[in-house]
Amino acid sequence: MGNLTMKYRTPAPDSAEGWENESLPIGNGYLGANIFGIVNKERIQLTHNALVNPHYDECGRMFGGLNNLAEIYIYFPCQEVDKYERGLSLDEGFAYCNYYHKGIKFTREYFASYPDKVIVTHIEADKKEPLNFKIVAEIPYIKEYAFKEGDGGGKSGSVWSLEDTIFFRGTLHFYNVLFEGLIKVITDGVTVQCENGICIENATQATIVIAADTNYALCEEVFLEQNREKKTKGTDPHESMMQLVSSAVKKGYQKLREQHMQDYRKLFGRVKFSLDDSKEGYVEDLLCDYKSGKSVPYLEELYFQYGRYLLISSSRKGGLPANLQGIWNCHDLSPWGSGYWHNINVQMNYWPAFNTNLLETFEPYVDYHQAYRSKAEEYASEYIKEHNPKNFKEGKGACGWTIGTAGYPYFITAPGGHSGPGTGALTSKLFWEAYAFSCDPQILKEVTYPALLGMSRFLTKTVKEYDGKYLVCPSASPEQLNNGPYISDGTFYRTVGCAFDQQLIYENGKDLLTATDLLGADLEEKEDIVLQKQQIDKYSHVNVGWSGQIKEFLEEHFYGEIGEYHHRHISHLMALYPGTSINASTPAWMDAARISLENRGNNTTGWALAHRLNAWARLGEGNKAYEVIRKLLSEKTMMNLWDLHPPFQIDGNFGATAGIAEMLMQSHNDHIEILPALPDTWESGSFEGLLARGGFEIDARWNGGSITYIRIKSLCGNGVKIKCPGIGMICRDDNRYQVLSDDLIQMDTVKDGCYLFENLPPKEKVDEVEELSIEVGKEMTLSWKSNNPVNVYRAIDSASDYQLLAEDVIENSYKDTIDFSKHETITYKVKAVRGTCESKGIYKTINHATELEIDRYEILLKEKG
Ligand code: FUC
Repeated sequence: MGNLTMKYRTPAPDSAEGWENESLPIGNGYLGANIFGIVNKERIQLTHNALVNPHYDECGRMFGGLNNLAEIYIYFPCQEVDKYERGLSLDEGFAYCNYYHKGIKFTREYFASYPDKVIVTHIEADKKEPLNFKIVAEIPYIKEYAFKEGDGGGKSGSVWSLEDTIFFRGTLHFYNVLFEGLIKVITDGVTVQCENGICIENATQATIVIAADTNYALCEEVFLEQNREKKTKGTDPHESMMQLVSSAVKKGYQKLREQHMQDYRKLFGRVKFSLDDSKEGYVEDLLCDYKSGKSVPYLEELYFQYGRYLLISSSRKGGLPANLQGIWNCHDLSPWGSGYWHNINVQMNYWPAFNTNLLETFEPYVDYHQAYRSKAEEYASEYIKEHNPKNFKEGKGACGWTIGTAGYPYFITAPGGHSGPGTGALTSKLFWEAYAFSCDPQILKEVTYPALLGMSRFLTKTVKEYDGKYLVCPSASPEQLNNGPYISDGTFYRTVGCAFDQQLIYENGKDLLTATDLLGADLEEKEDIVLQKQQIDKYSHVNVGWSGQIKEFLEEHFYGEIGEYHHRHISHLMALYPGTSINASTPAWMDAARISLENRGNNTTGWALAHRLNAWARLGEGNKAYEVIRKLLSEKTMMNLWDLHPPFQIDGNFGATAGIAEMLMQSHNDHIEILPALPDTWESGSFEGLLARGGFEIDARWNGGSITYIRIKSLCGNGVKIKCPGIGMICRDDNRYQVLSDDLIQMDTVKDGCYLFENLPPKEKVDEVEELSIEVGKEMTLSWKSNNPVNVYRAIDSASDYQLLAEDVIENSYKDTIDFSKHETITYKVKAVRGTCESKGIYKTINHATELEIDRYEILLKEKG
């Protein structure tokens, strides 16, 4: 067993709460299982992501409600045991449950093999001792079928056993989903048939092989087919399940185990993350210590790697993508239908696929996309015809493709209502990342480019021109209410050109134009490219408001004036993360984003914290990012380390894993930055194998907050820039590197070449400027406190960058002459200077708000609570 293990002293309770809070998930992308580790009645609950029934929300809208596939119970005679322990090994990808009974050690091991498409349980005793148990299967939630609009659909099925095999087979009637499962016991004992199962007597060991599938096939017809009962286009799974089980039986336990671990380790083993002073322990204790405010680095390592474990287990080529609960559900109708929610959640699932080096796990989403693509093109045409008829073009795909918030294995929706058309670009961003990280020309041509082009074709038709600006109309910032939660009338705020849509249309355009340049060729779709080039500089995607914030709505002045002040979505920061157009070369926008994030606050749901974590990491604020991790682990994490919305949603796990990686390494600027957002508390540690855009694997070590070692492995032979304090200083006399500054170098690489940097000088710190005040008048009088000389900067209105006004100012004040009446806002920034280093600086925004406007805003905020 490796050293990254989630260990527990007690079993998970046999209840829905026990399932959600404490059971341990395994999965192979085809099938998920939750293991309870109960001594006398083990429970293994199975999930298949295509087993979907209808589910209606309070407004009568239909969701797809994922249904529990089967429950397997294993009854053991013993009750009283010693030295009980169960757990999940993240290094090797298996769950276990061990205990002693009358001095004999009993071990149970559980894994989900991707190569063999089966779930395997192995039970043995360490001394020759007869093993007796009974195994049964149940199909939960069988309901008569008499479907009425608004009910959850029916389910029928039966369980029987034959010699050493249990069969379960049935139908979910709404979509006509036929399912079948086989549970085969391989043992040296005697097997006897019993009701719904088999009894095993006098064995010394037993291996249980579980296979299950449905007649669902992911293909275009599923989404285009109108008749719900004809949506399942696959074949009866009976034959293939028989074959899977018989080939698994031939291999035997040891070989199945070996091949599973080889496959799993190949993915999981690419990345390591360790913090000094990390001490193993039981999760119960680790979480309890964490909640009491102690530093528990091991828990943070586990949590980071658990996100990678969950992604490998729930998203593999051949299966459906990971849904809102991954591939795990014990309910009749799962929360939120276990959907693919596209206004943030499903994209968040795939963020760690890129920077934590698990690109293969994104493939199921690509396949899902290809399958829904034709339907998405129909929706795009209908959308443009309805909302922007002037831009409508006849023909299949002529208006591109689009997707709304909800998606399921059986249908997708069109945008509208509470989330604007930018939702589609949030999705196509993933396709850009798939290329940016892999640099695979085939992905660029066959996957990335068509997705970006189709999205651009759609989005460029969702805009209208207003005074030279191209604004999305109608537009909505996901799920923002008409007036905030306290005086809301329950409707959503819909408008023109909100930041969510504008930023995402910009991101899509930027990525498409880069992809077009890379492909170079005389592209057939010239017309679309020309249109995007005409529009892209006029999206007005980032606007700074009176509070110095990034405006969520163009018509907003102060932060939070419209909508919910502490809303969970941070849709106006799409350009910061997962977008990249708020970046190191737009420092004034970074500062505005900081104001928005501060105001939005951290009192929110699990996934929303994970998004904030990524955003703080992008702002280079390690301590702020760490605050979010503390909150996530203390308040929004269950005993099995699953993320809580509440209820359980896996997006927060995935988003947080991506966010931790983003704290350690970033590559969205034109360089790779090592430890861009290291919190003070992670004083010393190391990571290996994080993936950077351009195709580089990065390792680094640090000590006392300073980087001591960097290794870059070039996977594709691209040139690269590396940013890290002092890297330029140690590379000065080496002609392999071009030194751009003390902290930035550029180099060429060869494919598979490794580049090492050691003995880096410690990071210099400059005391921060304090107490910046600005007196507004004919001249602007700035004053501050600083132990060092300062540089004074100014950004006017929504400018992305600052202008340098004065250098090395030694007085504690500065006067700026500017006609403020010509501007909406000015942001001043003052940074302390020592040698070639500048402090981060402090900044303030001034505006023209009248006393009346200020009073109105304050009253409004009080009303909103
Ligand atoms: C989005 C979020 C909700 C929830 C749902 C599944 O609509 O706004 O908080 O996570 O998806």
